[in-house]
Amino acid sequence: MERTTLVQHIRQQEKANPGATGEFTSLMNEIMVAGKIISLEVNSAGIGEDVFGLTGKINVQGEEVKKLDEFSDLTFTKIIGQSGTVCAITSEEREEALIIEDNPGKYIFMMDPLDGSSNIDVNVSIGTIFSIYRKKSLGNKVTDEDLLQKGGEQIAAGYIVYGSSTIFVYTTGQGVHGFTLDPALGEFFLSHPDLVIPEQGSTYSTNEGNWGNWDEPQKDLVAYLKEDAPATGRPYKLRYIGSLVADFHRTLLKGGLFMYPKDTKSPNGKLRFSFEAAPLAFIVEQAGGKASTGSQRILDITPSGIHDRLPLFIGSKKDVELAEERLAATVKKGGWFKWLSG
Ligand code: AHM
Ligand code: MG
Repeated sequence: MERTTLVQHIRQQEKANPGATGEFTSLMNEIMVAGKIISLEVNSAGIGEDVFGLTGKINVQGEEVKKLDEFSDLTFTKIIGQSGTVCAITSEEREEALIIEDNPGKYIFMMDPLDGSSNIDVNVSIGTIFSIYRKKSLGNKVTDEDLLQKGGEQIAAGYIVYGSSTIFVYTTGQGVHGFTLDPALGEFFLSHPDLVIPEQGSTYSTNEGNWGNWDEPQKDLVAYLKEDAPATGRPYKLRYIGSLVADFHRTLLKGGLFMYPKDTKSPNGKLRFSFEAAPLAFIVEQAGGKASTGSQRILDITPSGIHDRLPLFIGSKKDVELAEERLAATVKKGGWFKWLSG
């Protein structure tokens, strides 16, 4: 049986774009290479003395052993930074943008190099999330116009899950496609072509331990999803891994609603616009789903800083719409409406 590799697939997609120079294919190739290196490292975490690579240790080559999240950040930064395809890299692990002065390319690369890294030592799936924009400003300088673009201006986004198998999922705005790493061949093969998220799911996914810190509309929404009402498919099941890539990947395949709302501890929400919400929003919309802050479409947002956080409701179209409707209705009930009618 003939199998399509990730490289072949990316090349075919770029071919469909007249005027393409191959620079994008080259960037995607480098992301794939970095992903393979991290996959190998994640799969061998805990082997030997370097249990989960505590920073400060020296390995047999005499090099300092990095923690896996730091290792992932360095691996991506080095490989992508030297690829000649990007002029700036932003990362969840770095305060400031890294500006590439030496042989810069026309793309901006943004990443959460190892999302869910607090789960490494318990063998839970973790992953890399990335997003690509084109440099917008004229001239050689990288400006805020380039680094703080509207989510809808992404030209590609994807994630790599390091789990029971390593899966690479990406979109360039022509559907969502998933590839599974064949460890024997070291090659990603197309395993999930044209992914479509179910229109409605039967699970919700959130850190319910934050209940006491939620506002009334959020409590009402979750209470509603848990209510026993079989005619409307409720109660929903609860599934929460605590590793966004893994929770998102399940939601994409099976449908449902993932939420990380604002709470009193994180008044703006916990997840970041550039590294988590925007790339996953691009993917979910390409798969037929939705992503919202609860009241606004994520891809319509232009961030004001590279580490901006926001509430996230993402998943099946009907489930996200239900969340938006319920949240708006309770705000009304608890706000001016209650005041008027009470
Ligand atoms: P990280 O990027 O520092 O790993 O944090 C983001 C992670 C997500 O993977 C996950 O969805 C969320 O934080 C879990 O948070 P909590 O432990 O508050 O439920
Ligand atoms: Mg993260």
